[in-house]
Order: sequence, then structure tokens, then C-alpha cells
Amino acid sequence: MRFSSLLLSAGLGAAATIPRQADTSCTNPVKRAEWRTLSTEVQKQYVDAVLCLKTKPSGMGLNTTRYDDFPYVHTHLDKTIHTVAMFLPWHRLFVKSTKTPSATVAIRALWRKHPPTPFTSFGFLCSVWLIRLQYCSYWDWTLDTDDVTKAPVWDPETGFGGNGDPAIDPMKESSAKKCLVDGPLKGSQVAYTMSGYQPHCLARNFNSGIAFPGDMLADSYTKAFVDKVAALDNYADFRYSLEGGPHGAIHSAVGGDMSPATSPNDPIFFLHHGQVDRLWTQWQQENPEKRTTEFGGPKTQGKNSGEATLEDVMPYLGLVPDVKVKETMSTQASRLCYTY
Ligand SMILES: [Cu+2]
Repeated sequence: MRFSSLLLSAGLGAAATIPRQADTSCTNPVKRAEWRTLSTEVQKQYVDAVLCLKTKPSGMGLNTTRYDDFPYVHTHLDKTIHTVAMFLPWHRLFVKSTKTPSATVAIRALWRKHPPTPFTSFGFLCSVWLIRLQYCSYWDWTLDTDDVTKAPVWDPETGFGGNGDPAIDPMKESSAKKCLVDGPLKGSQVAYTMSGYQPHCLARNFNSGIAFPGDMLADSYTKAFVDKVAALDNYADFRYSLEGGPHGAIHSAVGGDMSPATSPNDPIFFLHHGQVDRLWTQWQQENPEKRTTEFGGPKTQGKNSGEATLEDVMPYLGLVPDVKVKETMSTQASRLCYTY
């Protein structure tokens, strides 16, 4: 199996005490904004950047698009990056990865279409957008728990379109057939399922059919719920509750392509994980000295997991270079350099 060695490399870090180093290269961090606070023009530019990536060749030598690199990497690393300590730092860098040669290609392609304004760093999905907009966005789902199906992110004009085809009954047919019926991604094809290369329409299946009738599992990501998670005092408990609670609930509630490990197929993934990262960042800022160096919990899935450390190496299969956990603990580290 081509990826076995890469997957194994995820767990090779050795325990060590990490001296905290001041990072002086991030002098002008980019501030990320909530989706609904962006202007309509900026929202459209974000979606344009997504559509742009769907027209560019893979940066990893695959026969699929540059956008498809994200679900490809995410699903191949599924068991390495979920329900383990590195869940938060891995996704932090995945949502905003920096200084990749392939990103430079994507950026140049976009330059030809839209002349650049000054930008602070090269990234991938986000930094293609950064050329003009300077920041990623996030979806604060705690603002929408009264009726999540009406959240602004689903707007066909100023968001990503809404639920999949209501004519498809997922109890009778595969929910993968619930293709989007409105918005800029209507008709959009994605390349991967968890079984491999299987091109299909981008699908959503709110409430996953009948499993959670009507409520979009909103109890698991209300402000009150999130506050309880934020009150946890150590990283391992915080990560566990954030991942298994609000994070997992949104993936399940949106359904369709957001449910399996190929969930980056749906661009809402990046706004969702922006919010997850924001909650971790806010938690860290409650006690920065302690919490930007606090890390722990299971290093790997399964009973025989050792304890994770800041020296653990996080794999990205070539999407970006592998990186140690400690390099991503602060959003103001040089390769990240943003705030909320
Ligand atoms: Cu994930």
C-alpha cells in the first residue's frame, strides 16, 4: 500500500520538553471573519476561488483537480487524524496550509484572471483567496441553532446553496444522489468517495434523512453547549468534547458528502473547520502561556495508543510538507499568522 509508510510516520514523535520560542515573523496577522459579516462581493470571490481550484490540475500528481486533493488527503489519513490528539492541529494546518509550490501555481493561475493585491503569505485553498481578500472565513453555527437549515451559508446567492434534491428519498435511494439543487455548486462534480475514485454530484442530506428529524442535531452545538466545552480545563478533554460534540454533529447533520471521510468535497467543510479552529484558538487565548504548549491524549486510534506529544509529526501526503504539532500550536506561528 502506497501510503502505509506515510501513515506510520504520523506516530514517530519522541517525548520531549519543548522550549517556547517567540515567533517574530508574524507581524501582521490576518483576521478571519464570520461568513455572514462578509460583503456579498467578498462572498462571491470566495466561491470563485473554490470554483477556480476545481478547474486546476492536482498539485499531487493525481488525475483529478487541485480541489480534489483535499478530500483525497483527508480520507487517506482518516484514521490518523480523527479521534486522536492531533485532530485540532492537523485540521488547523489543513484549512490553511502555507508555502507550497503547488499553491504558487494555483495562485499564478488566479493572478492571470484577477490582478493581485498585496498578500502576506502563500497558502492553499485559503491563500488563493488571500491574494485578494487576506483571510479565510468561518461559519459560527452557534448563531443558527434556532433553524440551522436557514443559516446564511446555505443561501444560493450569498452562500454555498442548500440541501440536496428533496425528491430523492434517502430511505429508498442512496443519499449520494441528493445532488445540490441551487447555488453556485449546483451541478458540481466531486471525484472521491471513501472507496476511491468515484466521480459523483456534490450531495447534501440535511438531517441524514430520518435519523435526526428536523433538528439538525442543534443541541450539540448551541452556544450553551459550546460554552461547556470551552470550560474544560485540559487539552485532551477539550479536544475530545469538541470533536465528538459540535464538530461531529455538523458533519452528520449536513449529511451527503459532509458525512464520510471525503467531507472536504463540500466547501462548507472549510468554514466548519474554521469555526472548530476558532473555538480552539479562543480556548488557547484564555491562558496562552499554558495552552499554546498544552497538548496530549491518544497519539493513535486503538487501545495501544501512546501519549501524543508536541514533537509528533503530522502527515499531509505531499499536500504540504509534514510538520510537527508544535509548529501549529499558535495561530500566530510564522506559517499560519492569523487571528479571529
Ligand atoms: Cu477531518
